Amino acid sequence: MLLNKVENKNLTVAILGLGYVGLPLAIAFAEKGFHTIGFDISKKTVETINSGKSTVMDMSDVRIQDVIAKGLFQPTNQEVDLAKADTFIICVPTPLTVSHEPDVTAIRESIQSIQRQVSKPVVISLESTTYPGCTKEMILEPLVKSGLILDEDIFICFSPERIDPGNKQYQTENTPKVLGGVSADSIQLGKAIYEQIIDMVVPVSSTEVAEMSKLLENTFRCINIAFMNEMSLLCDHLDIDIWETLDAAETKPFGFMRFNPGPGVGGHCIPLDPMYLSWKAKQENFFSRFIETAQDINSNMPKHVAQKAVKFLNKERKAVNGSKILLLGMSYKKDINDLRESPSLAVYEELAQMGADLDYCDPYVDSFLDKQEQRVYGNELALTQLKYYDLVILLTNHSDFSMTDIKSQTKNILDTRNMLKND
Ligand code: SAJ
Repeated sequence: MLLNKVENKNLTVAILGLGYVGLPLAIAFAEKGFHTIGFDISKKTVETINSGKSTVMDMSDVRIQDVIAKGLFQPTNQEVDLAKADTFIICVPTPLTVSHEPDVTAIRESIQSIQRQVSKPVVISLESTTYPGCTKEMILEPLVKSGLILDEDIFICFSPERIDPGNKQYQTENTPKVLGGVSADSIQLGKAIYEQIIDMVVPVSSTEVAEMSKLLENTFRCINIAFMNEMSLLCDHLDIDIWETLDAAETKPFGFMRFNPGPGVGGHCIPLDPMYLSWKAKQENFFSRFIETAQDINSNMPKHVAQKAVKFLNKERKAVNGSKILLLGMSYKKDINDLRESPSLAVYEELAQMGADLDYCDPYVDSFLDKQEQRVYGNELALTQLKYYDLVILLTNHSDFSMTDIKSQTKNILDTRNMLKND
């Protein structure tokens, strides 16, 4: 019956969580003609989207306005609106607690909302990155315990998101999507639903395989980035140019995949996802040295950047204390406005503690809150006054920054992203 609804496009899809994953997904379903409910607990987010304004970089206002005008997309923060849905796709944040353990509160609250509203057979798909076993523990078990019957009342999947913020080539529709289910019927239904909007759906035998594949993807990146960060520190000791070394290694046409050192690792995934895997491993008395070591190396990179600034200024017989230092780029990666876990923020705090007189410039970031909860504003004029700074630190390789112009104004540059050579 649900399969017919999919094929006849009279399935109602509810997306829980309208962030960088949920909003594009909701618009994709609505644009394919499915009545889509976009649920978010943030009233402000819902009001903004309802007013036709996008809240994420990779979604345009126009596309939102279009599906709202057609009555195909209904942003809401009223839980009762979920009652109309046959399919629930959960795209809520899965951060870490202060003690670096998984925080799956948002998943739990989403399931409770669905449980309160469900009154007919439904498909539930979890997209939020989480540890292997979570979908069964947090969705299947509680719903079955409440009396719902698998493969009659409920069909349950895990299908990890693979959004790469700012990626112009790969968007929701053309990024292959892994999908695991708790039963064959769940997999069949989940695959049929996602194939309405995604070019390639890759079914796997269980939710655990799907959960693990996502963590493997991102832990792979985290460890390889950490390795390059460690090699950059070694090359500093050996007085060898890591960037030239990488260019040379990259000429190998097989068996090598380039990652780049940087000021640290930011974002909502790479710094966090591996901790979900190492936490689960520890539950099984398995200690992943790779993950712990990689996290240690990556999280200490901002300190190394600050130490390089000390050495640079000391060569000029200057102390960091009282020196005017300009940070170029606060976002965690190029050409986006996202500050989450950004290493630039950690570099700012390290240098502020040493008494530096700090400015920053980032075309995507108007301001941010520092550790003392003080709002720090960008200095856009700084880009034309570089010679007044004792040191300029290149932290985020935004395309807007002109290296030619920067090099023409000052020699006092600490380049953490090889921007000067890549211009
Ligand atoms: N970074 C390096 N060196 C590298 C690559 C990245 O220092 O060689 C840094 C970046 O500057 C950034 C952090 O690591 O601070 C994360 O970079 P990222 O490119 O992984 O960016 P994310 O976290 O926004 O996107 C990733 C996705 N990226 C790619 O696959 C290219 C992917 O891992 C996930 O689809 C996505 O997170 C997610 O949501 O899981």
